Amino acid sequence: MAKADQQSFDAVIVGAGFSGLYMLHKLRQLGLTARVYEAGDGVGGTWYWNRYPGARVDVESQEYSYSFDEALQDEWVWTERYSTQPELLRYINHVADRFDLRRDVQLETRVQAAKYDEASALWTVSTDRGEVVSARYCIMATGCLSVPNEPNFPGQDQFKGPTYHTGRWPHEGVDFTGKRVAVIGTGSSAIQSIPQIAAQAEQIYVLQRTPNYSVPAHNAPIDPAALADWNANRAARRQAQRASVSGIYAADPTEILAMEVSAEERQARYEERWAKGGFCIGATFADMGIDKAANDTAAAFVADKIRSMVKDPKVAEALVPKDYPFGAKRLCVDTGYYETFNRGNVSLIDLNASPLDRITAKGVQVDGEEIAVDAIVFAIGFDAMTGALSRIHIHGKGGQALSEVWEAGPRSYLGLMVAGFPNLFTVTGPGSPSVLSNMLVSIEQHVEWISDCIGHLQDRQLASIEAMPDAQDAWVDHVNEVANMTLHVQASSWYLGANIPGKPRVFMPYIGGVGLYREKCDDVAAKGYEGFALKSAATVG
Ligand code: FAD
Ligand code: N01
Repeated sequence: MAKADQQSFDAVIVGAGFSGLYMLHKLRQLGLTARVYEAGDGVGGTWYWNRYPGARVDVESQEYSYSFDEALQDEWVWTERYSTQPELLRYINHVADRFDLRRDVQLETRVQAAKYDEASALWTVSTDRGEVVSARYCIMATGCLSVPNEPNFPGQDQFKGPTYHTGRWPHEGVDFTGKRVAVIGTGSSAIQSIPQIAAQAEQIYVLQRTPNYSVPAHNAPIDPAALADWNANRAARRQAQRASVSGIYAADPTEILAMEVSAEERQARYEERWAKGGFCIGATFADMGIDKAANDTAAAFVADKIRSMVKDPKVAEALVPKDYPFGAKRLCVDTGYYETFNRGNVSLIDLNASPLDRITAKGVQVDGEEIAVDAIVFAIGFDAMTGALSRIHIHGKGGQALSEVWEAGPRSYLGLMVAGFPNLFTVTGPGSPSVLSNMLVSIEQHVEWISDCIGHLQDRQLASIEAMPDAQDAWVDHVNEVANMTLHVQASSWYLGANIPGKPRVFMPYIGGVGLYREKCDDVAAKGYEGFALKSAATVG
């Protein structure tokens, strides 16, 4: 029960990235009071924390931006095809100022616990500053990739030099001039940063556990003609994003099947998309994600590209992914990644052939041999999708802990709510398209669905909404069924929690596509929030 002197809001929002800020804006439009808590000392989430060299978006800039406000879209002009982290951070700060959001955002404050009181249908939220506030609604905009995977290598504490995690890069930057650097990991963050670090450092050692598929970005200053074309057709393109599978207009999916065309035509189609750059190659054929034979043609195409770009055949072979389908781990989009291995100051260490024994005072010991380095970069990713939620003590009805309810993996209804946790919403939570999509499209859809839902409750003076266990079970079954139809489940990826030792292996995002998913969410709302229990103040408790 909320104490009489306790500060209260209609809603508490946790996180001030793209999700949390838009959520605040939408709740204000409903006339509600809200407080946003953000652990960082600035807004921007991902783009506040990830400041490693080369950090940039890999969905084209105008697509990876808010669509909810026409004037905002008119006034903000991106400078590059794929914006850099500093430009994205400027954009989100502009949004915060433009919509006067900062006055309800409390920075440098970590939410530690959220507890639901059944009698009052209120959440009590407590922070690391000792504040305790109550709210009708608690919205977790905590991010899917906001909790770094903590390095846990034997001997790491003995290392005398500096270490960096790509997900927590120092704000003042790092100068690697004249330094020997080890980079552990070869995911998107590593693939973006390695070419930049290699250009600066004296020597760089890339420690690779699993090679990734990467395709060229062909980044460039924004093409004025392309921008004019986007703006002239913006409304239709935004609509197409929302109705698509990936939320990316430029993905340009086709209905053509890879095995239905000749080998020459297949090659020509892959070449065309390779030349365009970015994610569109992943949508060259409609069956690439479900038919192994079709997928093998894409894998072989990219493998040949790698072999053509990397001069040393042994290094090239080590960089070619061999044991999982193309696109089953998140595709990387790079600027000069493979060519970097032709530099004299870059060494690839294949940890499968030469395991990383330990970190020593002077460097890394690989297969019994010590390699001296001055600095280590951990590009080892995140405790994805559930990491931020599992670090908050969330207790729902009957005092049950979310961490216990999700012990065997996350379960939710539509990735929006969890049975037993009334009035608690997750933005881009597990069970929604989320990280499999252009996140801006998914964020806007979730925030708008949640604010419509809250508006519905407010209009009818209802006290709570809660996912029904049966609806949740059916949704989880559907999420699993669709995932199991794809090749995605054949890779040990972070989508499955495979990167975190001990994490349950559950394919977390919904792979049915953002358009279909939106229809399902809209349909649920149109049917009076089918699968949810809505209660009036008289019946809660
Ligand atoms: P975040 O931006 O992660 O924000 C969540 C915020 O919540 C963080 O600031 C965090 O500090 C805060 N928080 C978490 N827990 C607490 C707590 N307990 N108390 C207080 N605050 C808390 N997506 C794409 O679609 N395209 C891309 O090209 C792309 N590039 C990416 C590049 C990188 C390096 C990374 C890491 C991710 C990328 N993503 C990309 C995914 C990206 O996370 C989303 O696009 C988007 O920025 C997520 O916004 P968000 O607000 O949901 O979460
Ligand atoms: O993290 P990752 P990331 N010993 O998990 C390796 C988004 N993003 O930060 O594959 C040795 O992908 C691990 O190896 P393995 C995007 O959604 C986008 O790079 O687990 N190695 C892997 O190589 C992306 O997918 C952009 O075998 C270890 C690497 O570390 C997501 O964020 C840029 C290890 C981690 O790769 C995460 O990307 C950046 C260990 N103990 C991020 N533990 C854009 O381009 C892990 N690894 C827009």
